[in-house]
Amino acid sequence: MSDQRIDSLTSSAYRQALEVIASVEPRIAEATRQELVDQRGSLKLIASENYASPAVLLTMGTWFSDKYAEGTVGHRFYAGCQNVDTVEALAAEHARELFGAPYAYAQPHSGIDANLVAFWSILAHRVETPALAKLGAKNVNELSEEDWESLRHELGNQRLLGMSLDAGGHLTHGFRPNISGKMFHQQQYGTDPETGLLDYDAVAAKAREFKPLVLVAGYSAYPRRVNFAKMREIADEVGATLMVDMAHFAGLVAGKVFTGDEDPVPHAHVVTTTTHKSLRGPRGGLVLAQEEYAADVDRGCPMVLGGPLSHVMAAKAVALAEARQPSFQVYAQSIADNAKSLADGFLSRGATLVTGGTDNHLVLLDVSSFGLTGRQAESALLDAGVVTNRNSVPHDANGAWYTSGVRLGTPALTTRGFGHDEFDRVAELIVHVLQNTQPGTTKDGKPSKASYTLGEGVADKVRDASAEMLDKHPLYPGIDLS
Ligand code: DSN
Repeated sequence: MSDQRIDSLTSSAYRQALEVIASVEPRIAEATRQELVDQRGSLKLIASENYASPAVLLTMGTWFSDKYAEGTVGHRFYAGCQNVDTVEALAAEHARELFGAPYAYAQPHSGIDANLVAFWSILAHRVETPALAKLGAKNVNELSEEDWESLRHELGNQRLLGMSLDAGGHLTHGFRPNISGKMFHQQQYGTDPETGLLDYDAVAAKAREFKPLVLVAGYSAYPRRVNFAKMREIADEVGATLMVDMAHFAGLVAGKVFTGDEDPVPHAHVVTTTTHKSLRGPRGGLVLAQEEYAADVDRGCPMVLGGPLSHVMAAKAVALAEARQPSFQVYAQSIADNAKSLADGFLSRGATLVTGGTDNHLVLLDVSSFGLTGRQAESALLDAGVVTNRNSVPHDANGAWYTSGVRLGTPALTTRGFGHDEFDRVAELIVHVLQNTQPGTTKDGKPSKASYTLGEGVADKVRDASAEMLDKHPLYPGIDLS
Protein backbone atom coordinates (compact mmCIF):
# COMPACT_ATOMS: atom_id res chain seq x y z
CA MET A 1 0.00 0.00 0.00
CA SER A 2 1.34 3.48 -0.80
CA ASP A 3 2.39 5.81 2.02
CA GLN A 4 -0.24 8.29 0.87
CA ARG A 5 -3.02 5.72 1.14
CA ILE A 6 -1.78 4.63 4.61
CA ASP A 7 -1.74 8.29 5.74
CA SER A 8 -5.25 8.91 4.53
CA LEU A 9 -6.66 5.72 6.12
CA THR A 10 -4.87 6.43 9.42
CA SER A 11 -6.13 9.97 9.50
CA SER A 12 -9.76 9.03 8.99
CA ALA A 13 -9.46 6.09 11.45
CA TYR A 14 -8.32 8.41 14.23
CA ARG A 15 -10.74 11.22 13.40
CA GLN A 16 -13.63 8.78 13.59
CA ALA A 17 -12.30 7.03 16.69
CA LEU A 18 -12.07 10.35 18.55
CA GLU A 19 -15.60 11.22 17.52
CA VAL A 20 -16.88 7.95 18.99
CA ILE A 21 -14.90 8.48 22.21
CA ALA A 22 -16.12 12.08 22.48
CA SER A 23 -19.72 10.90 22.34
CA VAL A 24 -19.14 9.14 25.70
CA GLU A 25 -16.44 11.18 27.48
CA PRO A 26 -15.37 14.24 25.49
CA ARG A 27 -12.64 15.13 27.99
CA ILE A 28 -10.81 11.90 27.16
CA ALA A 29 -11.08 12.62 23.43
CA GLU A 30 -9.75 16.11 24.09
CA ALA A 31 -6.84 14.86 26.24
CA THR A 32 -5.96 12.35 23.52
CA ARG A 33 -5.99 15.07 20.88
CA GLN A 34 -3.95 17.39 23.12
CA GLU A 35 -1.36 14.66 23.80
CA LEU A 36 -0.66 14.52 20.07
CA VAL A 37 -0.34 18.30 19.92
CA ASP A 38 2.07 18.28 22.89
CA GLN A 39 4.17 15.39 21.56
CA ARG A 40 4.35 17.04 18.16
CA GLY A 41 5.49 20.32 19.68
CA SER A 42 8.25 19.17 22.04
CA LEU A 43 11.72 17.68 21.84
CA LYS A 44 11.20 14.21 23.29
CA LEU A 45 14.53 13.09 24.70
CA ILE A 46 13.40 10.57 27.30
CA ALA A 47 15.71 7.65 26.60
CA SER A 48 13.01 5.05 27.26
CA GLU A 49 10.34 6.55 24.98
CA ASN A 50 9.66 6.38 21.27
CA TYR A 51 6.87 6.78 18.71
CA ALA A 52 5.27 3.52 17.60
CA SER A 53 3.96 3.30 14.05
CA PRO A 54 0.26 3.95 13.30
CA ALA A 55 -0.08 0.23 12.50
CA VAL A 56 1.16 -0.65 15.99
CA LEU A 57 -1.07 1.95 17.64
CA LEU A 58 -4.16 0.88 15.71
CA THR A 59 -3.59 -2.78 16.54
CA MET A 60 -4.00 -1.99 20.24
CA GLY A 61 -7.48 -0.54 19.90
CA THR A 62 -9.47 -3.71 19.26
CA TRP A 63 -11.79 -6.29 20.80
CA PHE A 64 -8.85 -8.53 21.69
CA SER A 65 -8.92 -6.36 24.81
CA ASP A 66 -12.18 -8.09 25.78
CA LYS A 67 -10.80 -11.62 25.95
CA TYR A 68 -9.41 -13.52 28.92
CA ALA A 69 -6.64 -15.96 27.99
CA GLU A 70 -4.74 -17.01 31.12
CA GLY A 71 -2.37 -19.85 30.42
CA THR A 72 -0.23 -20.20 27.32
CA VAL A 73 -0.62 -21.00 23.62
CA GLY A 74 -2.81 -24.11 23.26
CA HIS A 75 -3.11 -24.49 27.04
CA ARG A 76 -5.57 -21.92 28.38
CA PHE A 77 -7.78 -21.69 31.45
CA TYR A 78 -10.60 -20.21 29.28
CA ALA A 79 -12.48 -21.42 26.22
CA GLY A 80 -12.48 -19.58 22.91
CA CYS A 81 -8.81 -18.56 22.80
CA GLN A 82 -8.08 -19.73 19.24
CA ASN A 83 -7.44 -16.23 17.91
CA VAL A 84 -5.41 -15.20 20.94
CA ASP A 85 -3.31 -18.33 20.30
CA THR A 86 -2.68 -17.11 16.76
CA VAL A 87 -1.62 -13.69 18.04
CA GLU A 88 0.60 -14.92 20.86
CA ALA A 89 2.26 -17.56 18.67
CA LEU A 90 3.00 -14.95 15.99
CA ALA A 91 4.44 -12.46 18.48
CA ALA A 92 6.69 -15.19 19.89
CA GLU A 93 7.72 -16.37 16.41
CA HIS A 94 8.70 -12.85 15.31
CA ALA A 95 10.63 -12.35 18.57
CA ARG A 96 12.52 -15.65 18.15
CA GLU A 97 13.39 -14.89 14.55
CA LEU A 98 14.35 -11.27 15.18
CA PHE A 99 16.63 -12.00 18.13
CA GLY A 100 17.75 -15.52 17.20
CA ALA A 101 16.39 -16.81 20.50
CA PRO A 102 15.37 -20.43 21.05
CA TYR A 103 12.26 -19.39 23.00
CA ALA A 104 10.18 -16.21 23.42
CA TYR A 105 7.32 -15.32 25.79
CA ALA A 106 5.17 -12.39 24.69
CA GLN A 107 2.83 -11.97 27.66
CA PRO A 108 4.56 -9.63 30.15
CA HIS A 109 2.66 -6.36 30.51
CA SER A 110 5.79 -4.35 31.26
CA GLY A 111 9.51 -4.62 31.89
CA ILE A 112 9.03 -5.11 35.62
CA ASP A 113 6.61 -7.95 34.90
CA ALA A 114 9.09 -9.50 32.47
CA ASN A 115 11.77 -9.37 35.17
CA LEU A 116 9.43 -10.97 37.72
CA VAL A 117 8.66 -13.77 35.27
CA ALA A 118 12.41 -14.22 34.73
CA PHE A 119 13.16 -14.29 38.48
CA TRP A 120 10.46 -16.85 39.20
CA SER A 121 11.42 -19.03 36.25
CA ILE A 122 15.02 -19.06 37.48
CA LEU A 123 13.89 -19.90 41.03
CA ALA A 124 11.63 -22.64 39.65
CA HIS A 125 14.35 -24.10 37.46
CA ARG A 126 17.22 -23.85 39.91
CA VAL A 127 15.50 -24.36 43.29
CA GLU A 128 11.93 -25.68 43.12
CA THR A 129 12.30 -28.37 40.44
CA PRO A 130 15.43 -29.97 41.97
CA ALA A 131 13.80 -29.89 45.44
CA LEU A 132 10.65 -31.58 44.14
CA ALA A 133 12.73 -34.21 42.35
CA LYS A 134 14.66 -34.93 45.54
CA LEU A 135 11.42 -35.35 47.47
CA GLY A 136 9.83 -37.45 44.72
CA ALA A 137 6.93 -34.99 44.28
CA LYS A 138 5.42 -33.86 40.95
CA ASN A 139 4.29 -30.48 42.24
CA VAL A 140 4.16 -28.38 45.39
CA ASN A 141 0.64 -29.55 46.29
CA GLU A 142 2.05 -33.01 46.99
CA LEU A 143 4.47 -31.75 49.64
CA SER A 144 3.95 -32.22 53.37
CA GLU A 145 3.57 -29.02 55.41
CA GLU A 146 7.12 -29.46 56.66
CA ASP A 147 8.66 -29.95 53.21
CA TRP A 148 6.62 -27.05 51.84
CA GLU A 149 7.88 -24.73 54.59
CA SER A 150 11.43 -25.81 53.92
CA LEU A 151 11.05 -25.21 50.15
CA ARG A 152 9.49 -21.78 50.77
CA HIS A 153 12.42 -20.94 52.99
CA GLU A 154 14.83 -22.01 50.26
CA LEU A 155 12.99 -20.04 47.57
CA GLY A 156 13.04 -16.94 49.75
CA ASN A 157 16.74 -17.14 50.59
CA GLN A 158 18.48 -16.96 47.24
CA ARG A 159 21.03 -14.37 46.16
CA LEU A 160 21.00 -11.86 43.35
CA LEU A 161 23.82 -9.60 42.16
CA GLY A 162 22.87 -6.69 39.92
CA MET A 163 24.08 -3.26 38.85
CA SER A 164 23.30 -0.52 41.35
CA LEU A 165 20.68 2.08 40.48
CA ASP A 166 23.05 5.03 40.69
CA ALA A 167 25.58 3.29 38.43
CA GLY A 168 22.86 2.93 35.79
CA GLY A 169 21.14 -0.33 36.76
CA HIS A 170 17.37 -0.60 37.05
CA LEU A 171 15.44 -0.67 40.31
CA THR A 172 14.39 -4.26 39.58
CA HIS A 173 18.03 -5.36 39.59
CA GLY A 174 18.10 -5.73 43.37
CA PHE A 175 17.46 -2.15 44.57
CA ARG A 176 16.37 -2.60 48.19
CA PRO A 177 13.10 -0.62 48.00
CA ASN A 178 12.00 -2.71 45.00
CA ILE A 179 10.54 -6.22 45.31
CA SER A 180 13.72 -7.61 43.69
CA GLY A 181 15.71 -6.30 46.65
CA LYS A 182 13.23 -7.81 49.08
CA MET A 183 12.69 -11.27 47.58
CA PHE A 184 16.43 -11.90 47.18
CA HIS A 185 19.43 -11.41 49.40
CA GLN A 186 20.99 -8.84 47.13
CA GLN A 187 24.28 -7.16 46.49
CA GLN A 188 25.04 -4.59 43.84
CA TYR A 189 28.01 -3.90 41.62
CA GLY A 190 28.87 -0.38 40.52
CA THR A 191 31.17 1.27 38.03
CA ASP A 192 34.78 2.40 38.27
CA PRO A 193 34.86 5.63 40.33
CA GLU A 194 37.38 7.23 37.95
CA THR A 195 36.02 6.28 34.54
CA GLY A 196 32.37 5.51 35.31
CA LEU A 197 32.82 2.32 33.26
CA LEU A 198 31.93 -1.24 34.23
CA ASP A 199 34.90 -2.99 35.78
CA TYR A 200 34.48 -6.67 34.92
CA ASP A 201 37.26 -7.75 37.32
CA ALA A 202 35.44 -6.01 40.16
CA VAL A 203 32.14 -7.65 39.16
CA ALA A 204 33.90 -11.04 39.06
CA ALA A 205 35.49 -10.49 42.48
CA LYS A 206 32.13 -9.57 43.99
CA ALA A 207 30.45 -12.57 42.34
CA ARG A 208 33.14 -14.93 43.68
CA GLU A 209 32.64 -13.63 47.18
CA PHE A 210 28.82 -13.41 47.12
CA LYS A 211 28.06 -16.48 44.96
CA PRO A 212 24.69 -15.30 43.60
CA LEU A 213 22.10 -17.61 42.08
CA VAL A 214 21.24 -14.82 39.63
CA LEU A 215 23.68 -12.39 38.02
CA VAL A 216 21.77 -9.54 36.39
CA ALA A 217 23.32 -7.49 33.59
CA GLY A 218 21.73 -4.64 31.68
CA TYR A 219 20.94 -1.05 32.54
CA SER A 220 18.62 1.87 32.15
CA ALA A 221 21.08 4.74 32.51
CA TYR A 222 24.56 3.44 31.60
CA PRO A 223 25.72 5.14 28.41
CA ARG A 224 28.02 2.34 27.25
CA ARG A 225 27.89 -1.13 25.76
CA VAL A 226 28.30 -4.25 27.89
CA ASN A 227 30.39 -7.30 27.07
CA PHE A 228 27.88 -10.07 27.74
CA ALA A 229 30.37 -12.85 26.93
CA LYS A 230 32.42 -11.64 29.89
CA MET A 231 29.34 -11.47 32.11
CA ARG A 232 28.50 -15.06 31.14
CA GLU A 233 32.05 -16.18 32.02
CA ILE A 234 31.59 -14.61 35.45
CA ALA A 235 28.19 -16.28 35.87
CA ASP A 236 29.56 -19.67 34.84
CA GLU A 237 32.52 -19.41 37.17
CA VAL A 238 30.27 -18.91 40.22
CA GLY A 239 27.39 -21.13 39.08
CA ALA A 240 24.96 -18.23 38.54
CA THR A 241 22.20 -17.89 35.98
CA LEU A 242 22.89 -14.90 33.74
CA MET A 243 19.81 -12.76 33.25
CA VAL A 244 20.10 -9.74 30.96
CA ASP A 245 17.58 -6.91 31.00
CA MET A 246 17.96 -5.35 27.55
CA ALA A 247 14.86 -3.15 27.79
CA HIS A 248 16.74 0.01 26.88
CA PHE A 249 18.84 -1.31 24.04
CA ALA A 250 16.63 -4.06 22.55
CA GLY A 251 16.29 -1.96 19.39
CA LEU A 252 20.06 -1.85 19.00
CA VAL A 253 20.20 -5.65 19.38
CA ALA A 254 17.30 -6.11 16.94
CA GLY A 255 18.92 -3.69 14.48
CA LYS A 256 22.29 -5.51 14.67
CA VAL A 257 24.16 -2.55 16.11
CA PHE A 258 25.06 -4.73 19.10
CA THR A 259 26.45 -8.00 17.79
CA GLY A 260 28.92 -10.66 19.00
CA ASP A 261 29.86 -10.16 22.64
CA GLU A 262 27.52 -7.13 22.84
CA ASP A 263 24.45 -9.17 21.86
CA PRO A 264 23.05 -10.63 25.09
CA VAL A 265 20.83 -13.26 23.47
CA PRO A 266 23.43 -15.97 22.76
CA HIS A 267 25.19 -15.40 26.08
CA ALA A 268 22.41 -15.07 28.66
CA HIS A 269 20.25 -17.88 30.02
CA VAL A 270 17.28 -15.51 30.19
CA VAL A 271 16.82 -12.10 28.52
CA THR A 272 14.05 -9.65 29.33
CA THR A 273 12.98 -6.51 27.54
CA THR A 274 10.24 -3.99 27.10
CA THR A 275 8.86 -3.50 23.62
CA HIS A 276 8.25 0.25 23.63
CA LYS A 277 11.70 1.79 24.03
CA SER A 278 14.34 1.58 21.28
CA LEU A 279 12.38 -1.40 19.89
CA ARG A 280 9.57 1.04 18.99
CA GLY A 281 6.60 -1.20 19.71
CA PRO A 282 3.61 -1.03 22.04
CA ARG A 283 4.00 -0.58 25.81
CA GLY A 284 4.79 -4.09 27.08
CA GLY A 285 7.40 -6.74 27.84
CA LEU A 286 9.01 -9.88 26.45
CA VAL A 287 11.13 -12.70 27.84
CA LEU A 288 13.60 -14.65 25.70
CA ALA A 289 15.22 -17.78 27.04
CA GLN A 290 17.47 -20.68 26.32
CA GLU A 291 15.56 -23.95 25.89
CA GLU A 292 16.30 -25.21 29.43
CA TYR A 293 14.35 -22.28 30.96
CA ALA A 294 11.49 -22.27 28.43
CA ALA A 295 8.98 -24.42 30.32
CA ASP A 296 9.40 -22.35 33.48
CA VAL A 297 9.08 -19.00 31.70
CA ASP A 298 5.96 -20.33 29.98
CA ARG A 299 4.28 -20.58 33.40
CA GLY A 300 4.53 -16.79 33.85
CA CYS A 301 0.75 -16.44 33.62
CA PRO A 302 -1.00 -16.99 35.97
CA MET A 303 1.95 -17.60 38.31
CA VAL A 304 3.24 -14.02 38.19
CA LEU A 305 1.10 -12.24 35.59
CA GLY A 306 -2.59 -11.49 35.28
CA GLY A 307 -4.44 -12.30 32.08
CA PRO A 308 -2.47 -11.44 28.94
CA LEU A 309 -3.27 -8.22 27.09
CA SER A 310 -4.03 -9.87 23.77
CA HIS A 311 -4.51 -6.55 21.96
CA VAL A 312 -1.01 -5.54 23.07
CA MET A 313 0.47 -8.92 22.12
CA ALA A 314 -1.03 -8.38 18.67
CA ALA A 315 0.67 -4.98 18.50
CA LYS A 316 3.95 -6.59 19.64
CA ALA A 317 3.68 -8.98 16.69
CA VAL A 318 3.20 -6.03 14.31
CA ALA A 319 6.11 -4.08 15.81
CA LEU A 320 8.42 -7.11 15.75
CA ALA A 321 7.48 -7.71 12.11
CA GLU A 322 8.49 -4.08 11.45
CA ALA A 323 11.78 -4.58 13.28
CA ARG A 324 12.58 -7.53 11.00
CA GLN A 325 12.59 -5.19 7.98
CA PRO A 326 16.02 -4.03 6.74
CA SER A 327 14.99 -0.40 7.35
CA PHE A 328 15.00 -1.08 11.09
CA GLN A 329 18.75 -1.74 10.97
CA VAL A 330 19.25 1.67 9.38
CA TYR A 331 17.10 3.21 12.13
CA ALA A 332 19.01 1.42 14.91
CA GLN A 333 22.38 2.56 13.56
CA SER A 334 21.07 6.13 13.37
CA ILE A 335 20.02 5.96 17.05
CA ALA A 336 23.64 5.22 18.02
CA ASP A 337 25.14 7.73 15.56
CA ASN A 338 22.80 10.44 16.80
CA ALA A 339 23.63 9.72 20.45
CA LYS A 340 27.27 10.27 19.55
CA SER A 341 26.39 13.57 17.85
CA LEU A 342 24.44 14.65 20.93
CA ALA A 343 27.31 13.69 23.25
CA ASP A 344 29.88 15.46 21.07
CA GLY A 345 27.61 18.53 21.00
CA PHE A 346 27.66 18.63 24.80
CA LEU A 347 31.38 17.94 25.14
CA SER A 348 32.32 20.62 22.62
CA ARG A 349 30.35 23.12 24.76
CA GLY A 350 32.13 22.12 27.96
CA ALA A 351 29.39 20.00 29.56
CA THR A 352 30.21 16.97 31.71
CA LEU A 353 28.97 13.54 30.67
CA VAL A 354 29.09 10.42 32.81
CA THR A 355 31.79 8.13 31.28
CA GLY A 356 32.81 11.02 29.02
CA GLY A 357 30.48 10.07 26.18
CA THR A 358 28.27 7.31 24.82
CA ASP A 359 28.30 4.33 22.54
CA ASN A 360 24.65 3.37 22.84
CA HIS A 361 21.40 5.35 22.65
CA LEU A 362 21.72 7.53 25.73
CA VAL A 363 23.73 10.32 27.27
CA LEU A 364 23.91 11.04 30.99
CA LEU A 365 24.54 14.72 31.57
CA ASP A 366 25.97 15.67 34.96
CA VAL A 367 24.26 18.99 35.65
CA SER A 368 26.12 19.73 38.89
CA SER A 369 28.67 21.68 36.85
CA PHE A 370 25.82 24.12 36.03
CA GLY A 371 25.14 24.44 39.77
CA LEU A 372 21.80 22.64 39.38
CA THR A 373 20.14 19.47 40.61
CA GLY A 374 18.62 17.08 38.11
CA ARG A 375 15.18 18.15 39.30
CA GLN A 376 15.87 21.83 38.56
CA ALA A 377 17.41 21.03 35.18
CA GLU A 378 14.52 18.73 34.18
CA SER A 379 11.94 21.40 35.11
CA ALA A 380 13.75 24.27 33.37
CA LEU A 381 14.17 22.17 30.22
CA LEU A 382 10.48 21.26 30.27
CA ASP A 383 9.60 24.97 30.42
CA ALA A 384 11.55 25.31 27.18
CA GLY A 385 9.76 22.35 25.56
CA VAL A 386 12.60 19.85 26.05
CA VAL A 387 11.26 16.67 27.66
CA THR A 388 13.87 14.71 29.62
CA ASN A 389 14.08 12.91 32.92
CA ARG A 390 16.32 13.56 35.87
CA ASN A 391 18.55 10.67 36.79
CA SER A 392 21.12 9.76 39.43
CA VAL A 393 24.77 9.84 38.51
CA PRO A 394 27.21 7.42 40.18
CA HIS A 395 27.58 8.19 43.93
CA ASP A 396 24.96 10.92 43.59
CA ALA A 397 25.09 13.42 46.46
CA ASN A 398 21.49 14.51 45.75
CA GLY A 399 19.90 11.04 46.05
CA ALA A 400 17.43 9.36 43.71
CA TRP A 401 14.67 12.03 43.97
CA TYR A 402 16.53 15.29 43.24
CA THR A 403 19.56 13.69 41.51
CA SER A 404 22.51 15.40 39.83
CA GLY A 405 21.92 14.20 36.31
CA VAL A 406 19.64 14.39 33.32
CA ARG A 407 19.28 11.34 31.06
CA LEU A 408 18.76 11.95 27.35
CA GLY A 409 18.10 9.42 24.62
CA THR A 410 17.88 9.54 20.85
CA PRO A 411 15.34 6.80 19.85
CA ALA A 412 12.28 9.08 19.62
CA LEU A 413 13.74 12.03 17.73
CA THR A 414 15.58 9.61 15.45
CA THR A 415 12.18 8.15 14.57
CA ARG A 416 11.10 11.70 13.63
CA GLY A 417 14.11 11.92 11.30
CA PHE A 418 16.52 14.09 13.31
CA GLY A 419 20.16 13.64 12.26
CA HIS A 420 23.65 14.83 13.21
CA ASP A 421 23.12 18.58 12.78
CA GLU A 422 19.84 18.61 14.63
CA PHE A 423 21.24 16.68 17.59
CA ASP A 424 24.18 19.08 17.76
CA ARG A 425 21.67 21.95 17.83
CA VAL A 426 19.66 20.14 20.54
CA ALA A 427 22.83 19.98 22.67
CA GLU A 428 23.39 23.69 22.07
CA LEU A 429 19.82 24.54 23.14
CA ILE A 430 20.03 22.39 26.28
CA VAL A 431 23.32 23.98 27.32
CA HIS A 432 21.76 27.41 26.69
CA VAL A 433 18.83 26.59 29.00
CA LEU A 434 21.06 25.21 31.76
CA GLN A 435 23.50 28.11 31.59
CA ASN A 436 20.54 30.45 32.04
CA THR A 437 18.91 28.62 34.95
CA GLN A 438 19.59 29.79 38.50
CA PRO A 439 18.93 27.54 41.50
CA GLY A 440 16.27 28.95 43.83
CA THR A 441 15.93 29.12 47.60
CA THR A 442 13.41 27.72 50.07
CA LYS A 443 10.95 29.94 52.00
CA ASP A 444 13.48 30.27 54.82
CA GLY A 445 16.25 31.33 52.44
CA LYS A 446 18.14 28.03 52.25
CA PRO A 447 19.34 26.60 48.90
CA SER A 448 16.48 24.68 47.27
CA LYS A 449 16.98 21.47 45.30
CA ALA A 450 13.73 21.99 43.41
CA SER A 451 13.02 25.64 42.70
CA TYR A 452 14.83 27.60 40.00
CA THR A 453 14.58 30.68 37.83
CA LEU A 454 14.90 30.49 34.09
CA GLY A 455 16.27 33.61 32.38
CA GLU A 456 13.74 35.85 30.67
CA GLY A 457 13.00 34.94 27.08
CA VAL A 458 15.08 31.74 27.18
CA ALA A 459 12.12 29.35 27.02
CA ASP A 460 10.58 31.19 24.05
CA LYS A 461 13.86 31.37 22.18
CA VAL A 462 14.46 27.61 22.64
CA ARG A 463 10.87 26.74 21.74
CA ASP A 464 11.15 28.76 18.51
CA ALA A 465 14.45 27.12 17.58
CA SER A 466 13.00 23.67 18.33
CA ALA A 467 9.85 24.40 16.33
CA GLU A 468 11.94 24.95 13.21
CA MET A 469 13.44 21.46 13.54
CA LEU A 470 10.19 19.80 14.65
CA ASP A 471 8.29 21.30 11.72
CA LYS A 472 10.86 19.84 9.34
CA HIS A 473 10.29 16.39 10.86
CA PRO A 474 6.57 16.14 11.62
CA LEU A 475 5.28 13.47 13.98
CA TYR A 476 2.66 11.16 12.48
CA PRO A 477 2.39 13.31 9.37
CA GLY A 478 -0.48 11.17 8.16
CA ILE A 479 -2.68 11.99 11.12
CA ASP A 480 -4.72 15.13 10.54
CA LEU A 481 -7.23 15.74 13.31
CA SER A 482 -8.30 19.19 12.17
N1 DSN B 1 10.94 3.62 33.21
C1 DSN B 1 12.00 3.01 32.46
C2 DSN B 1 13.08 3.98 32.12
O1 DSN B 1 12.75 5.14 31.95
O2 DSN B 1 14.21 3.61 32.00
C3 DSN B 1 12.53 1.84 33.15
O3 DSN B 1 11.63 1.35 34.07
